Amino acid sequence: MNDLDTVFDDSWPEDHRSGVVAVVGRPNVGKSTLINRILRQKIAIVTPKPQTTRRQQLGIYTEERGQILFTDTPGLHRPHHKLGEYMVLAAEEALKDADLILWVLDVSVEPQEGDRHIAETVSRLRGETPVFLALNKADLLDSAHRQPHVDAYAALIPHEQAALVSALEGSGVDELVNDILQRLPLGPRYFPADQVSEVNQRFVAAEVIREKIILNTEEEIPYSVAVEVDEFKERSERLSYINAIIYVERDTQKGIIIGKSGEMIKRIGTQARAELADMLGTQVYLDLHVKVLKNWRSDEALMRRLGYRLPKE
Ligand SMILES: Nc1nc2c(ncn2[C@@H]2O[C@H](COP(=O)(O)OP(=O)(O)OP(=O)(O)O)[C@@H](O)[C@H]2O)c(=O)[nH]1
Ligand SMILES: [Mg+2]
Repeated sequence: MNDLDTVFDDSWPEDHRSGVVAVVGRPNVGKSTLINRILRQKIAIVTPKPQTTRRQQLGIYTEERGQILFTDTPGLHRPHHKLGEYMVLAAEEALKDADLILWVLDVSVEPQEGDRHIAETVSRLRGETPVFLALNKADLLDSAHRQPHVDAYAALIPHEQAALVSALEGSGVDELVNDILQRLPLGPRYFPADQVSEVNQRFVAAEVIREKIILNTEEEIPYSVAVEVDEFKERSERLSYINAIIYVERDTQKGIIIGKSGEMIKRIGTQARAELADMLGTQVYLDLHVKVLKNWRSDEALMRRLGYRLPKE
């Protein structure tokens, strides 16, 4: 089969729909879990701690009838430093660019102050864009709270659709995707059918390492860490070499990441290596280093170095 054949094979029907869906909400409500579930693949890291996702990240869902470009976003919150400002801006930008806004909420608890704050943000930025509510973590909802919580969330903002879902268990998700697709405009397939994201392997590797750090550390550490993959080489068909630097804000944090006799960094390395080997289908040689970049989350120049660029600089 030559290239031309491939192009013709990738055709779509006349009533094909497509568009961008901004997935927004408070930190930790399950935005990334939902996108991973829809794509049946882990494209975004997930942890039990808030503020895991730090940038916009595209997840591409393709089927015969349409293509949905999901934009995963950092949780909307009140920022306390420049990194937080960057994260909130990234989420707000996604809202402005969307054909549909999917607001993910944690229906297992009552609406929070943070949700009311997001209602204001979404109302300010949505224009004419339709809003769907994904009432997530329905698996944790007992029958007594079901209707009161659903009603309370539905009252937050005018919306076209509210769906009870469980990103973790999958209930309600296929129906939600179907409803989203029906609401998108007619349009082409923007990406090849087999492409699910647009990030490169370096970014994926850095995120997997960051996920293992978040999972193994407490308090300020998860939030103070940035990971940069310095070198990524396929040494052979069976071996990838990855050299990564873990940045922290203070010397004490460096000590914690390394741990007693290097125990902690070893554990992080072992967990990251196993997952990367699985993803890449090769053995992975992982070289981790820890460096201090004093208060990088409050320093725009250092943030830029790490790839977090606030606009208009
Ligand atoms: N029980 C239950 N837990 C869920 C569900 N969806 C997500 N979670 C859990 O909630 C936590 C947060 O999930 P994430 O997907 O990282 O949440 P997020 O909204 O992307 O968070 P940020 O990136 O920090 O804004 C993880 O521990 C998930 O396993 C769900 O439907 N049910
Ligand atoms: Mg996330």
